[in-house]
Order: sequence, then C-alpha cells, then structure tokens
Amino acid sequence: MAYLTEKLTSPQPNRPGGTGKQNKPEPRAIDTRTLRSWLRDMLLIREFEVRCMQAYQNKKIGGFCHVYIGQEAVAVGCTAAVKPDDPIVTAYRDHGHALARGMHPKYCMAEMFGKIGGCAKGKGGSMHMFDKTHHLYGGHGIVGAQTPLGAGLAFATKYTDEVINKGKSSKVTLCFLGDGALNQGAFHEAMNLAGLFDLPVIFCVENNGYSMGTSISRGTTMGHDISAKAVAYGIDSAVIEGMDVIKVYEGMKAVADKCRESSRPAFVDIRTYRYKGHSMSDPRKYRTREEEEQYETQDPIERLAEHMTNDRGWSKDDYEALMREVKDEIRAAVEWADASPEPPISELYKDVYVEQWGPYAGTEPPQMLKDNA
Ligand SMILES: Cc1ncc(C[n+]2csc(CCOP(=O)(O)OP(=O)(O)O)c2C)c(N)n1
Ligand SMILES: [Mg+2]
Repeated sequence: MAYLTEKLTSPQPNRPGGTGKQNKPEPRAIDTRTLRSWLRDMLLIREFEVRCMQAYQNKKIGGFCHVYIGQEAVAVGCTAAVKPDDPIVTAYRDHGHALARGMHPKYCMAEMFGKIGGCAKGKGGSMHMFDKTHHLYGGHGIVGAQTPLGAGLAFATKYTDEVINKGKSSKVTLCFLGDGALNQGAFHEAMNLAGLFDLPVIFCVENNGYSMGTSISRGTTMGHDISAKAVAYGIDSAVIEGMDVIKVYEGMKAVADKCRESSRPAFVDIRTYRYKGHSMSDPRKYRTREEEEQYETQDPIERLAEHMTNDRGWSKDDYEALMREVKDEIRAAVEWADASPEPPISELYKDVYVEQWGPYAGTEPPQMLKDNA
C-alpha cells in the first residue's frame, strides 16, 4: 500500500506506462453555501454509517453491511459534478451514493433494517439501494455487474435523445466500481462497447486499494496505474484525489462536461481509502493500523471543515450546529426505520416479475415513491 500513500500525497505527472492524460482542473470559485451542503452531505453519510454499524451490532441489521466511511468525498463530489437527472449506478457499498443523490435517510435506513418502509420495501437490504426518483439504478452485489448496466443506461439516454427525440445527447451516466471490479470480464465488455458505440458513460473507479483482503498490488496487473486499462479501449482517463471533495468535484466536472459534449466515455481513477473493513465481519488483518491512521489524517470531512474555518469565516459553533442537525436527522431516521413494520409474508411473491401473473400479482410501489410522487 505504500505506493498508494505516495500517490495520494504527491502529484503524478505522466507516470511511466500511463496515458499521460492527467486531470488538470481549472480553478473554479465554489461558493460557501455549496461547500456547506457538501460538508453536510459528507457528515450525513458518516453519521448514517456509524449508526448502521451500531445497529448491525445490535442485530437490527442482518446480512451484509459494507460501510462507506472514508470515501464520502467521492460520492458527494461526483454527484455534485453532474446533473440531478444524470443516471447513476454503483456496486454494493452504496449507502453514500443513495444519500448523496438525495434519498431521504429514513428510507435508506429502513432498507438496512429490512423494513417495509425501505426504498425496496426491505427486500433488497444494504447492497440494493435503488431510487428511481433520483435516477439511482442500484446498488449491485455481484462485483462488476453494474458496469454493463452503466453502459446500457448511457446507451438508453443517447438513444432516447438522438434517435427518438432527434436531438443531441445530453446526459452523462456515472458508473461507479471498486478497484476489485477491474478484473471482471463484464467490466471489459462494458468498456469495449462504450468505446465502440461512443457511449456517454464515466467509469468511476473508487480505488481504495483493496478488494476484500487483497491489496491492488497483489491482485491487479498495472495496479500502480490502472488508467492503462482504458488505453486498450481508446478511452480517455484521469486520476483524481478522492480524499478532497473539492478536488473530486473539480476533476469530475471537467471529465463530465467533456463526456457530455463529446459523447465519449471516460475512465477515472479516484484514489480513496475505506477506514473500516470490507464488511462488518472483517478484522482487517491484511493491513497495519499505521496505514489506516495515515489515511485518517487526510480525512475528507476534517479537510473541508478546516477550509471552512480557515478560509470561509466559519466558527466552531457553525460546525457544531451542523453536526447537531445531522445527528438529529439520522436519529430520526433510525427511529422511523425501527418503527416501520416488517414486510408481510405476502411480499415474498411481489416484485418478482415485471409481468405480474398467478401468485405474483398485486404489487404496490414502496412508500418512498408514493411520498416523492
Ligand atoms: C462476481 C463476484 N465475485 C466475488 C464476489 C465476492 N466479493 C464481494 S466484494 C468483493 C471485493 C470487491 O472489491 P472492490 O471492487 O475493490 O470494492 P470495495 O469493497 O473495495 O468497495 C468480492 C471479491 C462477488 N460479490 N461477486
Ligand atoms: Mg476496493
């Protein structure tokens, strides 16, 4: 992992074997209100995850639970860099993306709890956050499975804009994946088709350096420069420092604007770190505590809070008031999720097929969709 540390702390101009297409964001003035909202979103995600860990330990959450702590700047910066109706698809570490996209934490928490009030009526759980209203198309548990979906979403938007509506393609799809998904065949097929068909999709690799307990240097060729994967498909790439939300936003904004304009796919290597284990049952024996502490000193929330204090006239009280607001919101979400009923047994036979027949008839949309209508 030493190489990753090195890369996060020093710029990487034209690395040997790389594409040389480094991301050079233009400085953009970001107003204080926007920065506050990003800080709030990152705090909201972190508090949500902390409460998920507690709830998991108290057996309120069953099955898998992969928390996003440490990676908050990626979901927040990337979603801020695109339009609210640009489609997003992601893997199983998905709570942060759902919240950053605008899902109310109560529906997200109820889904974690397996309750009927959840975004998928409690039948999807931690790995399957889905929110049609906010154009979030999952939450997928099979490593790499979301990458052909990302290409497909981009195909669908382009087809709708250009073939059906006879206009210019105007949407960009964000397809998030972990560094572990780089070795999946589905990912390479998706990259090939995206390159071939000029699909406006950005493959956003949340490169946290580990695939479960396997470090990228042990499991992935060209792990020190994964942009090399994009070269084979004629796809432009960029490297983005993922522990700084402003850098994520600026880097992604440049890539997304270009993708929207040119209708060409892109690949971004976003350098980040997950502070916790792969899932709740991971004792993290494959890495040192020193390494974890080193990344914790680059914490994206603390970085932005420091910037607010040093450069935007924020006081300690401003920060504490925001913290309280977020804690109250998540506490209410936990209470709401806890009070939400279990799905009735009859729900087992609903939402199984699109065409409803026989015992599968009679489904109803989740409460979230009715409330958002
Ligand atoms: C096709 C497939 N193979 C194996 C697994 C088991 N598995 C679950 S997560 C994971 C590691 C993925 O790591 P990465 O993509 O880097 O995501 P991260 O956990 O770091 O966010 C593996 C191998 C799976 N879910 N799907
Ligand atoms: Mg990973």
